[in-house]
Amino acid sequence: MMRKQAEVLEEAIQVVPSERQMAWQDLEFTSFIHFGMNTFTGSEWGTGNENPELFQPKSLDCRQWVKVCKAAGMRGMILTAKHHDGFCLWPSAFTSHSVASSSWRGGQGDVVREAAAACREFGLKFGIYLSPWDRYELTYGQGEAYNTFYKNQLRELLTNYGELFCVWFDGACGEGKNGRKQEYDWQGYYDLIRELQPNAVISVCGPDVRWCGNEAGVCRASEWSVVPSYYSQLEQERMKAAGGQLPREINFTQMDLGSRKAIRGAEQLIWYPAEVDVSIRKGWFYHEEEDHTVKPLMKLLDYYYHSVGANASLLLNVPPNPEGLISRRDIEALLSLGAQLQIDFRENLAEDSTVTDSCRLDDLHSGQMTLDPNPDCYWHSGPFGKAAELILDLGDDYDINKIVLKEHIRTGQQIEKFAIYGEVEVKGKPQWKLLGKGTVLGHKRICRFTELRLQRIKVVVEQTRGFATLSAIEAY
Ligand code: FUL
Repeated sequence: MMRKQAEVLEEAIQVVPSERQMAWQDLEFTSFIHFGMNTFTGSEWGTGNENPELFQPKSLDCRQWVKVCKAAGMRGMILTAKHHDGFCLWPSAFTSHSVASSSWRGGQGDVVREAAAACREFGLKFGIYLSPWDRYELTYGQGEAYNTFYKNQLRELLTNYGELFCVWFDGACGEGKNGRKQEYDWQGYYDLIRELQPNAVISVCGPDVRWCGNEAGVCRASEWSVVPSYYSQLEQERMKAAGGQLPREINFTQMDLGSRKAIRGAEQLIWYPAEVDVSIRKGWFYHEEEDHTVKPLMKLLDYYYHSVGANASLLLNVPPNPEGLISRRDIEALLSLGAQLQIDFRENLAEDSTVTDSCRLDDLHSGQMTLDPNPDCYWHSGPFGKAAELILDLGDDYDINKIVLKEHIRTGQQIEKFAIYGEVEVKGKPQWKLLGKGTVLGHKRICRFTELRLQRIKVVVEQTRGFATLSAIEAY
């Protein structure tokens, strides 16, 4: 039975992120490291028949990877511990298809260990990608046998490499119609992760982080974090098991996942925020002939603003070369990105403002609270009337071209429509000029506009689900 709109909305107001999702949201920008057998064979999807001897990263230096990623502004790193070809970057006890079977470092090498240690040394979070699809493993397609094998590998990674912030489950499988068919024990995988790494988010084919639906480096203009539960892997499997086909409208790539219209018929809603994964070059793995495809600074900035600036996270893939190093062009691009982001967000010009509000829940939640650096100090509108307004007086006038707004997502995602104005003089008279408007704010919305000299800024919340909150207003 379809639930009533009011009932669904009432639920939407109450959906909040878990602590592990909160921690993940704060990372905002992380790196994906595609490295493995494909790096040496020039392919994107290996067959599983590759000779382990081919794996020879002579100058492997995970510290270099991490230093470059950190300089680019990234706060975490996810390594492909095993890609679809089944070759393991750590000496797994459950397969011979791993670094231990290569003469590299006399069979004593362990890339996962070095990457994890480098992340720890430089203060980045570390996560792993373990491809469910395995083209080498003989038990793949044999149900329970493969699930046991996969959980054994998972357990090694979850116990031997310190704290993980993320386990990234890729849904890709190229077996085709007549290929091997493996039923994954998703629930069993999740249980193991929750038991051994309770703080880690489970991404993509997992319950915590949603794939944004493309690999183009941009999320939706309205990227909701509260969506129907049928977008999660388990729920989809349950639905398939119960009645065969999924409804046609359930599609990760469709444009509206979370508006009032999109959630109208939903049985249940979940907090399921989006991640944008995109590569710095053409392929996910390094290929020398693609060196010229390293994206220029402007493109990388676009990725950043269209993900981190639009209520999604950015997972930027940076594939090391066969030497085991990030290449010169990628380094240059990443360093210029890091430098530009530092310039873009050098000083919050709204920091010392005086904020007046048109409404508030109580004095602990006044508009002034949006300037408190504590993320749990925030403005709360109280029962929402027609619209709510906050006016910031910066105390002086400054050249400004960006405004950052953050909802207090610990109390959910509520705002459905907002607008930002700056006070300018027209023919000697002050006037509010529209600087930006939109729908979703969520964890973070960065509005960019042509630079203006401003002293007063007005934020208007025009529509919400129940009430409105803002935990930060920043100007740059
Ligand atoms: C896809 C995979 O098939 C690609 O090789 C890559 O790992 C990408 C991130 O996900 O599904």
